[in-house]
Amino acid sequence: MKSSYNPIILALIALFSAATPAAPESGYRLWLRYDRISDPATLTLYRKNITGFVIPGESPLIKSARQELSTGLSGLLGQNIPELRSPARSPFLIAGTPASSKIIRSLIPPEDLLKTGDEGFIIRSAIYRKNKIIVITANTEKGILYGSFFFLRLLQTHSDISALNISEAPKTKVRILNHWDNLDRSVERGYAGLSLWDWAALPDSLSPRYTDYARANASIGINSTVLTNVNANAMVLTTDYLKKVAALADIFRPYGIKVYLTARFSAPVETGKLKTADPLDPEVIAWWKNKVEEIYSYIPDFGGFTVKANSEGQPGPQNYNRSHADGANMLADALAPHGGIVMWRAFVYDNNVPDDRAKQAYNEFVPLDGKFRENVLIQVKNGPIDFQPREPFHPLFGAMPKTNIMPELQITQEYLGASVHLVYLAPLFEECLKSDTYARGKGSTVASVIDGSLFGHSLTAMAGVANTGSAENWTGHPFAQANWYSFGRLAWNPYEKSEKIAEEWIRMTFSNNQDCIDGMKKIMMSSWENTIKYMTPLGLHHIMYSGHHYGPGPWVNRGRQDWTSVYYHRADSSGIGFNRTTTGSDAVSQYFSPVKEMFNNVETCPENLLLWFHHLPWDYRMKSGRTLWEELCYEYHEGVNAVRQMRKEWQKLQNCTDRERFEQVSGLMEKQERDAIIWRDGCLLYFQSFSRKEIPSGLEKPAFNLNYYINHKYTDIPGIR
Ligand code: GCW
Repeated sequence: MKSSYNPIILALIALFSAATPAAPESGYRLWLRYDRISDPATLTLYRKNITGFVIPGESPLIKSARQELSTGLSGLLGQNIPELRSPARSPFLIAGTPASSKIIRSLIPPEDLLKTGDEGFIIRSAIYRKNKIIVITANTEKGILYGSFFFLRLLQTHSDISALNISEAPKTKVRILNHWDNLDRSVERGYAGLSLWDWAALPDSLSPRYTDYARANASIGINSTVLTNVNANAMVLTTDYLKKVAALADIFRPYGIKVYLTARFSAPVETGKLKTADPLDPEVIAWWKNKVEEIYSYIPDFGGFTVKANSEGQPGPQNYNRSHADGANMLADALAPHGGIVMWRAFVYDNNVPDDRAKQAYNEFVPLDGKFRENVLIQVKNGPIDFQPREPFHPLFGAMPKTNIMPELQITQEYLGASVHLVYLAPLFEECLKSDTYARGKGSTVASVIDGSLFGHSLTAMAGVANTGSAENWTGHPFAQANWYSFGRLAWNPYEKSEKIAEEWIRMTFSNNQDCIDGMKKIMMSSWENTIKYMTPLGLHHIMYSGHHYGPGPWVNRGRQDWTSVYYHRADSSGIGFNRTTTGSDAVSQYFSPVKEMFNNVETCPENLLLWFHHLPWDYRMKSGRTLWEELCYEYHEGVNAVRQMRKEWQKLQNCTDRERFEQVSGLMEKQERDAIIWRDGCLLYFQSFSRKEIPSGLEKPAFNLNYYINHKYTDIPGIR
């Protein structure tokens, strides 16, 4: 069709659109936007370097890589970058295994690929027949897929591609999302709409979202997903549901993603009609063996099970006086012939509250070290309580040398402001991964436990509780996408820096303009510490409202003791904090020396974990010279002020994004400020009823009395009723 537009008008439109914010964007495309590169010099350079691409093969994984290279290259370079049947005379890109391409065999010495294993890759500049080319190669087709995404990221982030020599391999084997998704499509602790899995429509109708979900994960190296909630429903193991699961697995497979399910321990009784689920009972053993065989008949590359047992009311082996090892091993034996694994969660604590909750997982699991099968991993939350804004690292890291240990990080912001507060979580993840356990002396970091290097384990993994849902932009808050992204990047390499990840993500998701990057990075990098300040400063924890964990509830004192706030903060007229030192619950002794002594001594305990480990008088002198009470007041105020500052900074970034996302973030920040004030004033008024001290002069005074905060109801927070 002939265009009826005047070329001058078109040129004017182009000119104006360059100076105004970009077209509205829902955020659906995540970090895989592939819009034409905005910087003219970079664009020209890239166009010169890539005139076409070669990717031999027709397997599903190669087809995915081809599709991505095709849309990615043409989109980013703003012109058709054709797939070439034979090598061109001008610079081109070639992606393939040595087995699939003679050119690659001639250019890459086989020993160079040794270190890349079965998921890594090499990206290298080379000369072929006097022609500059770029080679993406790997031992496997999965490596080719990952290499293709990595290369596209280089372009998306405007990296120098003139002399490439990259060799990458993931440091963990199983990089897995845990979806706490129920079969009715509700999502436990989900704040971004309904579950992605439309069980009622499966297996016949397949949303295109499933493919985009797989693409997004593959682009950051996530290779596994647990579809269902750890608070499990046995129904997902029935034949009809397995067919639905198989339909999803078929879509994910071409992106290198394996499907896992949660196994409800009592399934043999609930759906199998057995009288018991005792893991040592021969009929139970046979039931699981058959069930697993059936699963593999539908999903030949099924990954295995994640299990929450004997925790928060879930059934488990202890119901039959068996140990966690008995339970895990029974499932592991059923899966082993098929290559499946069990991820058995260490998030257990007794409802009779016999001991400091922070100590219970360690006490339960350390005696079982060495008793688990080789295809079992123990899945340990980053801290000993439960995804609090800040926790010390979990003492189980390093304490079970003969057992495969994997961390569970929470991407969904259960205790960090749901999908309303802007909190970039990578610094939290990084703090945990960098922590030195001293299990084998200095340098025994959590990361070195997880990547298997400290104790020589080869089955390694990292799990993240997903924050995805049916929201158009997947995660509710546009910046919450960064938490999904950074989880994937850290699972691939637990030694990666959160700041570098933030920069990558900003460049791909918003802008490559340096001022935009700097402005957004500043907001992201300070967001977690700021949130801790207005929620749980100085090591306070678990003082959220019960039921939902969005707002403050330090006054919660009813119900199961270790689900109340007063159990954790222990505020009274003499002071505040949980004494976990050797004179208290002695949780410190679960850490290796000198970590134990560091936490135990009030002088050396980091102030950001002070009240986690110590009960201290209100007039305890802090390093700043202020009393503990004053410091608490200042921290809460600084947190709120930081949100105000962040709002100002965001306003300066208007031209860094499209109007839609700009307005959405602005609106969310307004709510975040409102709710940060509720946190600050609710907590300070409550603690003041014990300290009986004034809020220092110069600090804002609460607008209402304590009752107002106690009775406050949120009506506008996703997923919170
Ligand atoms: O953090 C708590 C949550 C529960 C969750 C549990 C767990 C899935 O409040 O909603 O249940 O942890 O991790 O098992």
